Amino acid sequence: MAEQDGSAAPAPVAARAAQDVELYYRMKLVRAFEERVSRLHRQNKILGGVYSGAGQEALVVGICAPLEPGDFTAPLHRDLGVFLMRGVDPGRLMAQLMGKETGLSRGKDSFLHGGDIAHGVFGSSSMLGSSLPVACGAALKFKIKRERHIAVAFFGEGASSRGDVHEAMNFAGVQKLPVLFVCENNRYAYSTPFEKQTSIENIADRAAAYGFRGHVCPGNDLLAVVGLAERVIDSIRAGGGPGLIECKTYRWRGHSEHDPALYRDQEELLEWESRDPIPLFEFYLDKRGHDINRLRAETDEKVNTTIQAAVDFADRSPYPEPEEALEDLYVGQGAAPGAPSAAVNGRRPIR
Ligand SMILES: Cc1ncc(C[n+]2csc(CCOP(=O)(O)OP(=O)(O)O)c2C)c(N)n1
Repeated sequence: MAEQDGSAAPAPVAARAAQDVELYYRMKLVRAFEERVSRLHRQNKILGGVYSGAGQEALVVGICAPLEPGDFTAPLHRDLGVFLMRGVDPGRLMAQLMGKETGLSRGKDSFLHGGDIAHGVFGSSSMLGSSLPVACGAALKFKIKRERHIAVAFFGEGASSRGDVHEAMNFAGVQKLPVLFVCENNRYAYSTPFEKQTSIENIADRAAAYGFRGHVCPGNDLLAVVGLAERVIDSIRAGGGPGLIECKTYRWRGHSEHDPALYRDQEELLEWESRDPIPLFEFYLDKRGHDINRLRAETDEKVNTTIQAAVDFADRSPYPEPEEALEDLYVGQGAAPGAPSAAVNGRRPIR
């Protein structure tokens, strides 16, 4: 059975105070970025779909916090926060969402598929569950080259029913790969509730079938997530083989911006909104002696400044020229074979 892990004890506050403030900033940045993107989408400024992760910030921040440069992350479609946590420039991320030339894939794709390998973020994919085999590939490389890095694959509880997910976990278990699988169990796969998707209570229980440990975690409790993530990641990095963390959380908004999520019970939504990870963490900060009103004001100001700068950068950036459409399709080529010569124009890729 998966280990129930809701009681991760924080380290002494003196040692963690600065980190706590940083985690709080990150969680608020991710929330505000998500909200701004939703607003921009309503203003027709965002290219393609928007899959809000609002309400799920604690798990993204908590899992990514212990990661090191050089570690690899394969996010899912709801994981803008992974990009922000790995150090991707918010301006370039916003430009990616707007389809601008300065975006991660220079105006190709929307959020989906745009990654930033320099920051260890592989682009997400429309194919549910495909993040897991990709992360296994990265983990296998780390193992073969004896690098001390780990790979992390994020996936939804809906994706967990796909064959790719099981094959990847089996492969990781057999090869003892340095990979962490993170299930964002937000209770709905589009309109399908968890109970109609799966016959077991915890996706984490499945880890046992592949020879490694699964952990269940209250995904809206940043302290619990970060405490567990540190422990599991340390073990993976030390050669202990793969791990699976299932974060129980809730998707506040619809599957994407066009989905009013009428299939959900309002009481259920209200209950989960009352478990908002940000006030929960503020409660902890307050108890730890932080002047929470001052910290909130300072953090909000910093977050607003960062986001406004990102939006201004993306707004000012041009759209790519049509001639650039076939550039950057193949590694090291600049342009696709047979592409019009105008596409081979010596422009240097941004990434
Ligand atoms: C292989 C595959 N099947 C179906 C879909 C259509 N689809 C896109 S998102 C989604 C629900 C995903 O739910 P989950 O994996 O729980 O992630 P969440 O969106 O809840 O974060 C579905 C069915 C798809 N993109 N890929």
